[in-house]
Amino acid sequence: MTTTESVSEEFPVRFWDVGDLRGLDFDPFMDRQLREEPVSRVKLPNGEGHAWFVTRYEDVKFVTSDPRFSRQAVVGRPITRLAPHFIPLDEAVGFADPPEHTRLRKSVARSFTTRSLERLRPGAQRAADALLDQMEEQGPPADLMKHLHGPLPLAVISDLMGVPPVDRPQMAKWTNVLLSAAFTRQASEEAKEAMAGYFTDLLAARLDKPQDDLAGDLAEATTQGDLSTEEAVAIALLIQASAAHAVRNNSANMVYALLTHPGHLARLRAEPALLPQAIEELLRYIPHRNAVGIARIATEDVEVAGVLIRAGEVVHSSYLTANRDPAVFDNPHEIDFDRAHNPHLSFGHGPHFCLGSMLARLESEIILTSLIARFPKLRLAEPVEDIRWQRGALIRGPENLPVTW
Ligand code: FLV
Ligand code: FLV
Repeated sequence: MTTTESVSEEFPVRFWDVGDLRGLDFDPFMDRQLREEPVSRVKLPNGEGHAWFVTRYEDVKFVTSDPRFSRQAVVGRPITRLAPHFIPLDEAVGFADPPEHTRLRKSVARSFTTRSLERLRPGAQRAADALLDQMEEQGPPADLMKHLHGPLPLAVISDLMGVPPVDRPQMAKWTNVLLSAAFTRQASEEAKEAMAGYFTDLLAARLDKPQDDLAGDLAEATTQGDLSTEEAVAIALLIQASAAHAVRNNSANMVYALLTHPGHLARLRAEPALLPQAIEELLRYIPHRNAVGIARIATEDVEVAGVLIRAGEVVHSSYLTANRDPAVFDNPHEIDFDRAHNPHLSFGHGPHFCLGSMLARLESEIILTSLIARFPKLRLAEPVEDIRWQRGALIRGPENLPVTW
């Protein structure tokens, strides 16, 4: 495998024709690659050229934590990818390598510790209670996307960031266009620019009048010389968009999984103490996204599972396939609340490990406990085939989640 010819023969470039999947169906291409060709070469619908695709648990951990695979090297390159555009601004933490990555992340890390987040719990619970009061008042059937999964994560991150209620519907619109492959490159980049403009203004307002929120912390970091304004804006944008969007979809997928696995839901009702463990298993099981997100580029020749990846080559890896690796998880395609050992990679691995993992868990806990406590007979209000799933999504989730009780 040292010559170009042998690489081409041994690793033909597979076109990954990412289609819309239904429900929580696992992408058949990902399943096949994990089982039959754990390191392969792929071409995605957008960008140029091809990339390596790494699927197994240990190999994914290696690629996402070894400093010879760089995110910074991706910036400005037309890498093969799912979306027509790049989601983060060039200065974002998602594109940074240590040590700059460490500096960028430090400016917001304090707000996302378990201890800081516990202070948000009472307010988040009150917001969930108020939303469910409205849903009950309106009566069944009701769309949980509209009543709960949409507004709650948006409210929680907006409160933390300091985005006032009047601006939240606009945030949701921009985020939907930014975090999707269904719009044109131009439309998505316009949404990103508009959002960047919004956060530039918000941070400037905090410099005039300091406030105790994430926008205030980021503004303060620019005056201390810890961050440039562009870096602070890029961090704010990534947190606001990703938090609201990821939790909206992932928490809806959790509820969908429970409503379509009534035995599991009944068990959670009977054993509420099981909830944290059940959430970890749902996080492992739910295929959070379509295809793959931001790639890395090898800065030196590196072997991955015996395959030589050359300096300059592009590497995609999948946390979804890692979560289904039978070497780590028995019966990986089954939801099993009794898994004793569940080291899933749903929040990523290495330096880019999700900043918001504890916030996402907190919100999912509030959503599931509230629904279980208030609606003993909660069930889908329409046949499962009639639920609409987002098209051209990066992060997968239902468009509507009609329930009755
Ligand atoms: O923030 C990112 C992200 C969030 C997410 O919920 C799913 C993802 O696949 C990603 C991602 O690929 C890159 C991110 O920066
Ligand atoms: O899904 C993606 C994504 C999600 C996100 O919340 C933040 C991101 O930076 C990304 C991304 O860069 C690529 C994705 O496919």
